[in-house]
Parts: sequence; structure tokens; C-alpha cells
Amino acid sequence: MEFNHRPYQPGQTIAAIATPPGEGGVAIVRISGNDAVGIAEKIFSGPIRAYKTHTAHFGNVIDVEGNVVDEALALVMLAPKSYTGEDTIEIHCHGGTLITRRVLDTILKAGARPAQPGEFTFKAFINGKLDLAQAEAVQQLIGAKSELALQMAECQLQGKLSTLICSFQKKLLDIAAILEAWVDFPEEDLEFASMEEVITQLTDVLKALQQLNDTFHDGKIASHGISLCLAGPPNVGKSSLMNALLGKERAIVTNIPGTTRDLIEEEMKLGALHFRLIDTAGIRETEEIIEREGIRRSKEALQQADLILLVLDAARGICRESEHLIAQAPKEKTLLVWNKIDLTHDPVPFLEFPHSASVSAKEGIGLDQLRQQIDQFIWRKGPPSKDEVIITSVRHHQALICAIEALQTLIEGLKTQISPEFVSSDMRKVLGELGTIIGLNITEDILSAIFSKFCVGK
Ligand SMILES: Nc1nc2c(ncn2[C@@H]2O[C@H](COP(=O)(O)OP(=O)(O)OP(=O)(O)O)[C@@H](O)[C@H]2O)c(=O)[nH]1
Ligand SMILES: [Mg+2]
Repeated sequence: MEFNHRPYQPGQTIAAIATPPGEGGVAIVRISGNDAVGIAEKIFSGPIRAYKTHTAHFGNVIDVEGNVVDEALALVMLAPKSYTGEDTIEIHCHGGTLITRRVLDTILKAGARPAQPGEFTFKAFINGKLDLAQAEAVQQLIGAKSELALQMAECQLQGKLSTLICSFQKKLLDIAAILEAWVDFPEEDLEFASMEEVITQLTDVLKALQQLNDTFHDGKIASHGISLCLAGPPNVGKSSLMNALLGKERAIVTNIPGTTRDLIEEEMKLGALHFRLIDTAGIRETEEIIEREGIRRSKEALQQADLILLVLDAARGICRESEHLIAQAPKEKTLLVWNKIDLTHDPVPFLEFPHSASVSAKEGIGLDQLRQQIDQFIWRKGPPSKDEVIITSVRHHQALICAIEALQTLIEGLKTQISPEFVSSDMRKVLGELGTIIGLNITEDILSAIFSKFCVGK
């Protein structure tokens, strides 16, 4: 559904079910806007208008005909001390699908408009309760599938990214003032900074921006999870390894080469990270139509995977089928796994892969070491620390790339003695790109794209 906030009227009263669909002990219907109190009073048995802010009251939800819809608690949170910054009333009713729907309908009949996805958070953004990076963090927090993703979202929601961006902006604005002074008073010998000092300060900001941007590698992994693809020739034990890593018999294992035909996907947690594990059909030359399609899908999955476990059979060594795969494997994202080391085998040949492991999927040997290898492969410099500000959003990453490019052009300009007035457009670009991260000068299309990903009721 498109988030259409164009006809958005500040203060307009909206309502939505804030809890997930399905049955539960309690469900929450949220009302926010200038008329939230008036509307809540129409549908609640108690005198909402008389209640103090941040208090909860037991009563009945009553429809226009005077019928009791449900027993409920009304939670009153008056502006500006609410999530949206507007008067907000939450009705905590019984958590049945039908009853919750009836409570919402009663509220809508009393004059509230159904909320669009993310509209409560959009109100919070418009009313200055959150900046855009913080609003995006709310969505990340809700969708977090690993401890680390949660930690990063919390850090961003607390405003640590925004504070850092603002500190860059402040430094750049100070330098912009110096550049402007040079343009305005070229004849005067302005003592407060030399060109070298300005270039040094700009280079420091550039380095800090690059450092922040480099965290996107970790941020992407933590927030989006990792697709881990098991690949190799037939019968080497890919499905056995998948099952061993998952700790359950998910994929069919037989001694017949070509057992797995389709992609088999399963979610898995490993350490603080979330993985999507994909078992694939063994890759070999074949005329069999189903197997050929399976192999085509294997190759596609390999291309898209963040990480590949290339599984080979230690007892067989390198065979004709594995030779091609070894040569073709993208080394930067492939971890070599020698399986079946429980069988008698010659020493495994040395192959130039950055990481390799030896395991027996059948006997459960070497799995912990394999997990460690995966962990090491993923983190370039170890997992990020708790307080580190990490970029997790593609939008922020792209804005930083543009800001970095413009800042590089600016510094080059000053180094090649271009007059300061010619670099002011680069400075504006750097500041503009940084501003978009926290929501300054942002277009409606971008806002729509961001908030439409939210759920209704948030
Ligand atoms: N001894 C031993 N046998 C294994 C090991 N791992 C798998 N096998 C056996 O190897 C055979 C093939 O295992 P699978 O897991 O089906 O192999 P695969 O790579 O998924 O095979 P395809 O789906 O046909 O590509 C089965 O008989 C397994 O029991 C291992 O570590 N040691
Ligand atoms: Mg298989």
C-alpha cells in the first residue's frame, strides 16, 4: 500500500490497531491527533477529557447505538509528551481479531481516519519527536532478526548516528564560514586560518566520513542477515552439512548422486547473526531435465549468495566435477569445506582459498571450527563494539558516498588553488547529502518510500 501523506493535515486524527493480527491476551488500538480526546470520549464510558495525562482508566467501549463493544483500558497521553507529539489515546481491549476490529470500527465511526502504514511515526517525525534516521531505526528495531541488528537499531534510535552527522555538519559549517570570509574580504589578511589548516580540517572530516561509510559492510550483514549457500559436486554431503548446521533433518540425504533437485532454504541463527541457509543441487553435467533445472537454480543461488560453502569430499579428493567449481568459485566470498574426514583419506590438496575447514557432517566433527571460520570470514575486523555507530541503511550509505565524493572534489579544488568561491557548490552538496540522512531537505518521494515500509499502527 502506498503511503500517501500528500493530503496530510497536521493534527488530523488517525486510528489503527497497533498490535499484530491474530489472537492474544490484549490488543491495542491507537488514536492520535487533535481530536483524539474528543473521539475517545465518544466511544468510552469514562470522562476521558477529565483524565490526567499518562494515566490509565478502566471502562467500556460503546458504539453509536449505545451497545457495549468490549471492556477496555484507556491510556491517555496528551501532547506534547506522546510518541507522535499529539494527543494520543490507546484503547487496550481483549485481543481477539473480531473484537479488536469492532473497537477500531467504532473509533472510525466516531470520526477518526484509518492510519496509513507508518503514519504514527511520520507524525512523530513531522512534529520533531524523531529525526529521519531515528524514525528509520524504529522500523529496524521492529524488524530486527538478530541481537546485533537490535543493538544497531537501538543505537540509531537513541540518536547516536544523528549526533555524529550533526557534528560533521557543524565542523563543515565552520569551515564554510572561513571560505566565505575569504571570498567576501579577499584583500584583507584574514588571520584566523590558513589554507593548509582548512585543508587539514576538511581531510579529517573526509576520513571520518569514510570510516563511518566503511561500517556499512558490518551494518548490512547485521541488519539484513546473510545468505549462505552450500554448493559443490553431487554426493559430497551438502545436504548432510545443512542438516548438521541446523541440528535437524531438513533436507533429504541419500547415497544417490543428484538427490537434491531444488533449492532448500532455512533460517538459522549463528552467534549474533541471522542466516538464510540454502542447500543446492550438486553441480555436474547431466541430460536429465529436472536435475538440469536444479543445477541452473544452484548457479543462480551461488551468484546471489553473500557467502558460499564450497563442499568437497575429502575421501574422493579433487574430481573432474569439482575442478571446474574450484576454478569458477568467487574466492572473496567462498569458504572451502572438506567433508567426510571420518573416512580414510589422503591429505587434502592445498587450494588457494582464504578460509577452509575440514568436517564430518555425518559424525558432527569440526562443526564448531567451521562456525568460527564463518564468523571470521564475515567480520573483517571482528564484530562491531556495542557503542560503535554503524550504517545499516542503503539510503544512508548512498548519501555518504555522495557526500564523500563532493568533499573530495572540494579538497582537490582548494589544493589546486581554485578560488574559494568556486568550491561553495561542493560544500553545499556535502552538507545537503549529510542533511538527507537526518531528514533535512528531503523529497516527498523519499519520505513516502521510507514510511510505506512500516506496518499500519506504527
Ligand atoms: N562417511 C561420511 N558420509 C557422509 C558424510 N556426509 C555425507 N555423507 C554421506 O554421503 C552421501 C551423500 O550425502 P548428501 O548429504 O545427500 O550429499 P549431497 O551433496 O547433498 O548430494 P546431492 O544432493 O546429490 O548433490 C550420503 O550417503 C551421506 O550419508 C560424512 O561426513 N561422512
Ligand atoms: Mg543434497
